[in-house]
Amino acid sequence: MAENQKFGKIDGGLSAEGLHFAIVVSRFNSFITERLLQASIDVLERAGAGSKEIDVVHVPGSFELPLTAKKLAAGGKYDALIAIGCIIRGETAHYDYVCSETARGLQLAQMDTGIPIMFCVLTCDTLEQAVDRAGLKGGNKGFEAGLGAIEMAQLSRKLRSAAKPAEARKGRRT
Ligand code: INI
Repeated sequence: MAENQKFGKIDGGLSAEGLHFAIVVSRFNSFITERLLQASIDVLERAGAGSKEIDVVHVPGSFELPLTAKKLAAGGKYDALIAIGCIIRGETAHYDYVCSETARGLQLAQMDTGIPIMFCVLTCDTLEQAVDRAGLKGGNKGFEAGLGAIEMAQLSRKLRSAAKPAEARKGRRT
């Protein structure tokens, strides 16, 4: 047996059929975030998710993403979430607070609920950098987040099943 065949291999596929997603989107810098949103929806639908399986929730700014994401994730309806925002550096330290609290809050939300939350929050020095990541030179980060959401949703389902004892997986009582 080859060395890499010794262990069970568990990874998430890229079919979104039968999976439920929520996308939380910041209205701040909506010129960018709406482009990220369209790319996320595009990849989820092309991978087989029905439009009824994708809910979109708007919030004022990136700082509001974590609380809303946590409420959605805790509801038990969704297999994965995507949090979309765009934070552009200004003249003051506001940028640093919004960036760090948004990242920290989203990580806490996924750790607390066990539901994967994709971090699709651009943190840029300039508007040009943001535009590049929303469909220009740097591709579209919304598309990447959509793919990540599908993979993590599938992986989470498989891990839940793989972590059960063999008898339980067969549906038998002991
Ligand atoms: N929110 C953003 O999503 N991006 C920004 O660039 C930004 N800037 O620069 O201030 C921003 N601020 C608003 C913040 O997210 C909250 O909505 C606001 O502070 C109210 O809580």
